[in-house]
Amino acid sequence: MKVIYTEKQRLHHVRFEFLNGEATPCFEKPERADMVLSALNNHGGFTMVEPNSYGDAPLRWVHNDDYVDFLASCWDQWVEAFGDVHDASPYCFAPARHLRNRIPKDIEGRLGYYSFDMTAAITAGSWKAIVAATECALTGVDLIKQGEHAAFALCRPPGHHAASDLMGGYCYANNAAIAAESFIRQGAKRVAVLDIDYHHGNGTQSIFYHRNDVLFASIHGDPDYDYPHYLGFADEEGEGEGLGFNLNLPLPLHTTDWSVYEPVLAQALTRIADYKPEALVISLGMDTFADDPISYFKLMRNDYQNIGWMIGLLNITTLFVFEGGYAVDDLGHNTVAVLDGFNKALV
Ligand code: Q9C
Ligand code: ZN
Repeated sequence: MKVIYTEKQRLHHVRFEFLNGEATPCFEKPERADMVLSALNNHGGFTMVEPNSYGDAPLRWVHNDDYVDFLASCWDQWVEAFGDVHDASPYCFAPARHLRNRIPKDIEGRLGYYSFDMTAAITAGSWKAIVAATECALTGVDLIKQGEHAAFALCRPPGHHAASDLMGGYCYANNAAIAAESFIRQGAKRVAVLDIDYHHGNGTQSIFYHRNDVLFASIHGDPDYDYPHYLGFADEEGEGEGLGFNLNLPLPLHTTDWSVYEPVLAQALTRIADYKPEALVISLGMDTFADDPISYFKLMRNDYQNIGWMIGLLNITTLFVFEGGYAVDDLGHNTVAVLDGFNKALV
């Protein structure tokens, strides 16, 4: 299987995030990708590929122009105002957008307007890394269009929390949504996105909520008790033409082990098989692992082999897009277990 990755993604490295009332080193860090790369190399059978250049036009397929322009210009405007000592981070937000949708001019106002939380700061190299991550996903799509059955886009920063004009949850550009849209723009009638990150893919859901050409299915910790708190409930089924094409499968935080997870994954895969998509995008978050420092599910190494196996049995061309996962010591092995299980289902 081909793995698309570029060192340019290292340029994004947020120093601190706000967790439980204090500033703590950011869990989403470049070492995460290093661990996955070394596990892939040790395992063998994976070929590393550099991404093609696509520029920022594909971001504008699923994100607003003004939001993309903001991402590109944020760091320079921040430095002008406050220097380059600290990461650019919002402190106030725009919940009154529905009353007065006005975008202020100063950087603090703009940061808050385009954020839904305080866990997506911007650093000097963020914009380059954000574009590079989308290019990894887009290259994966094009490899599949050229005949690969599957590919793995090792994206950083992750993307599934990013909505059309909002960043948050370590996410800026929605890599998986851009990949799904690329399949559509290259002729696919139906694409499915299966999000198995521990956190609900609120950004991806919102981008495709009114559409029936992209089915979104997500298995995640119950948002009544965990991040992203305000979206991801079972009664969110899509709207308008999209009604029936959004499937949320929230699970209890502390009691979800393989025996709970497996039948729900089977349910999601059955819905996807019934939909008959021409391509499948997996938002591959590895924070469902028992030892993940910010999550509560209890999946183990072997379970990841089974997840890959069950996805592989669908026999649909599949792009894996890397999302979360913060148990750095096990992250590489668990990720490889998914891809290895997928490959074994094909033979
Ligand atoms: N007490 C991804 O996995 N912090 N983002 C949650 C809950 C934000 C996760 C803290 C978690 C963002 C891509
Ligand atoms: Zn996550």
